[in-house]
Order: sequence, then structure tokens, then C-alpha cells
Amino acid sequence: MSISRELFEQAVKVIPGGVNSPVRTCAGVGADPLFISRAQGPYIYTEDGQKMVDYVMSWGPMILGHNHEAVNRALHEAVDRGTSYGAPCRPEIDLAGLIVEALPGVDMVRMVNSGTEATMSALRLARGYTGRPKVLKFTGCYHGHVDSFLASAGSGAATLCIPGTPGVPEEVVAHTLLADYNDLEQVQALFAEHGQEIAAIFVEPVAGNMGLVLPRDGFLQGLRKLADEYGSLLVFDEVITGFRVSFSGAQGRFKVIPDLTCLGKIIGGGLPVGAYGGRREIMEKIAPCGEVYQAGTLSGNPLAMTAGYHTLKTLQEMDYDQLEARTGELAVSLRDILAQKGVPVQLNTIGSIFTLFFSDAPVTDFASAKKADQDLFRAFYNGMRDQGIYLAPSGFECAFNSFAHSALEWEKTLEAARRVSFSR
Ligand code: KE4
Repeated sequence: MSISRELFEQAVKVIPGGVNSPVRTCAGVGADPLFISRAQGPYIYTEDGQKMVDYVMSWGPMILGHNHEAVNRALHEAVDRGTSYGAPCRPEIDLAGLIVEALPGVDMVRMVNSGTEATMSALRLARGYTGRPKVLKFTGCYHGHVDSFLASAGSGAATLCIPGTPGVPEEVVAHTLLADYNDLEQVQALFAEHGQEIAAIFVEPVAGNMGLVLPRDGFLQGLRKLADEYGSLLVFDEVITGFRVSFSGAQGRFKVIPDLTCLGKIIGGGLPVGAYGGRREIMEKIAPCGEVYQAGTLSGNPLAMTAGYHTLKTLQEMDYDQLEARTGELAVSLRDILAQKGVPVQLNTIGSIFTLFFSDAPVTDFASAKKADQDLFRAFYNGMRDQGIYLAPSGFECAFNSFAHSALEWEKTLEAARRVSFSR
């Protein structure tokens, strides 16, 4: 029996499903989760000593690669100054200042401890600022496990086929309006009917939780126009895209400026950090300067702020265009290798992220994402994993490249794909 299997058998006794987040279970691909002992650069190392090329990268945060020297060194120094003060500290201003400087839609930012906390707080703020109850989200988008957003959510809820809202009272999701991603007509119709009650549109400006789905030309601009027309807020959930699709996020790349922005993942550099920010007159509604309450014991934790600051500071000097070009080459080569095996495959990619859908039709929303063949994905996942390539164990997630990956890892990845067998 492998060490990972032994550990998993121990874990399931004391942790639901043996994992602390459902997407980590590999039930959907017929495998056990691998227990990781350490990580370095583009690699993770399993408890059984297997060295694997990592394209999960902690589900997005590790864009610099694991254990980056500058981040690691700063963290070691920070630990010696204590781990938590529960009081303001300099690293909070350093990280907040970098975020405000980088994102055109953010004048002020509040730190929290996860992407979920960020979107939950942004939703409360949008409702408090507008005095309206309803929120419009898109099927297949995932904004964390916030009650109001667990309606037709993506990520783990899609992977595990969990229906929308067990455990969430009907009254809560009654205020959640759903539209299909990229379908502006549906959004227009919902605004025509509910416009004066809609506090905000929440959208992943590039959707990463139904697999990667790109916004159609004019989609984000159309949302901006409708929000303005009806006095609703436009909220970009940039937990994945922030500092990923460009140093100024999706809002800088697509030049559509939201009223509020939710962040996570990369801004914590691998430590637990989320944040929400936006226009000053909205953010000043948040306690203690405003009446919308939100708080957190470990918000602005000095270690997390240090990791986030040094991550963004390092990213400021990195060549995003080059990483995007390398990622595109890798993804196109993977698609072509798989297509030559006679399987239907579609590729969506932007920045340093991509998803290969086993489908013969383009994937532009949740319905088309769900048409992808999950059995083929399962064969691909396991075939790659058996050869030391670590992908997300779900067809509704993305593969994340990093500045630590090089031609060596990319060639290993392509070689492994050439050897994958899809014989049913
Ligand atoms: P967290 O609460 O997991 O930090 O962030 C929630 C969240 C919010 N918004 C977007 C766009 C997100 O992608 C996420 C979290 N992403 C998933 C994977 N796609 C995290 C992995 C997990 O759930 O373990």
C-alpha cells in the first residue's frame, strides 16, 4: 500500500472525505488524493517520493512557482518578528498599496482570509451601499461557498454534481438571479424585470470554474453598461484572474472597470489571504468608517501580508507576455497531440491558464462545458498522473502554468501526453 493511501485512510477517519476542500478529492477521476510532502519551483513531491510537474499550483496562487526565494526569505524574517498581532502593521499598508496601484478599479482595499470571505463581504457591501437585495450571477461561475452564490455554482459543486443549495434556505437564494455566462440578452431581460432590486452583478471576468471560459467580445462591456443604466454595481471576482491574466488583472486587460473587485490566491503568495476593494465612496461604507459590518481576527496577518507583498513585488518585474506565449504553445501542442489520438478536444487559454475540454464543440458557457466527455478527461488525468504530471482532478478546473516552469517541464508534459491511451 502506498504511503498516500495509508495517510488517506487515516485522514478519512477525522476529516470529512479525508480532505479539507472537496475539489481535492479525486473521487471524480477514480483515484485517491496524493499526499504532498513538499514543493519546489514547478514541482511537488508526494509522500511516496514521486516528483511531479505541478499544474494545480495550489489552485492558482503559486504563479512564481513553489517556495520562491524572495518570498521564502521574507517569510522566514517575518516569522522571527511574531506570527500575529491583531493590530495594524506595516506589511498591510505595503500590500494594500501595491494592489491599489495595480488595479484601476481599486481605490481602497480590505484584507480578509479567503476568496470566499472577499466575495461574501463584497456582496454585503453592495447590498448595503445600494439598499437593494438581489444579486445576479452566472451559471458555472464559482464565487466561493457563500450561501447566496451556491446556486448553479462551478468548481467543486460542479465536479461533485452537488445540487445548488442544500443547507441554504430558499429565502436566501430567492434573491439570487441566474444567467448564462456570455449571454447579455438574458442579463438584459433580468434587469428589465428586476433592475431596481439588483444590488450587483457578480462575474468572473474570465470564468475559471467551469473550466476556462473566456468572455465574448462585448460581454463585460455590456455588463458595465447595464449596471450603470440601472444603478447596480458591477463586481469582478478576480480571485483567479487577479495578477494572473495581467499585473492589472482582467479589469486592466479588458479595460472594463468594476465598482468592486474580489481577490485571493496570488495576493497571498500561498498564505491565506483574500481581499475586496473598489471605489472609495463604496469602500468607505465598510466599518469602522461606514455602517456595513465586516471583521476578521487574522485579517492583515503579518506573515500573509509579507508573502503577498513579496509575491506581487516580484511579479512587477516579470514578463507576463512571455509566460502567456509559452503557455499558449504548450496548450496548443497538447491539444494537437490529443487530437491526433482521435479524441474530440477544445482548448481555451488566456494568460498562463488553460483548459482542455474533451468535446467537439466550442466551450463558451456552463452548458457547453458540461457536454465535455468526463470519461475521456478521467483517462487523460490518470494517464498524465501516472507519468508524473499533476493536473487538477476535475474537468471543471484550469491548468496553471508558472514563471518557474521551463522547457524541461513543458517537454515532459508533452511527452507524457503522447503516451496517454484513451482505449475505453
Ligand atoms: P477561496 O475561498 O477558496 O479562497 O476562494 C473562493 C473562490 C472565489 N472566486 C473564485 C473565482 C474562485 O476560483 C474561488 C476558489 N477557486 C477554487 C478552485 N477553482 C478553489 C479550490 C478549492 O475550492 O479548494
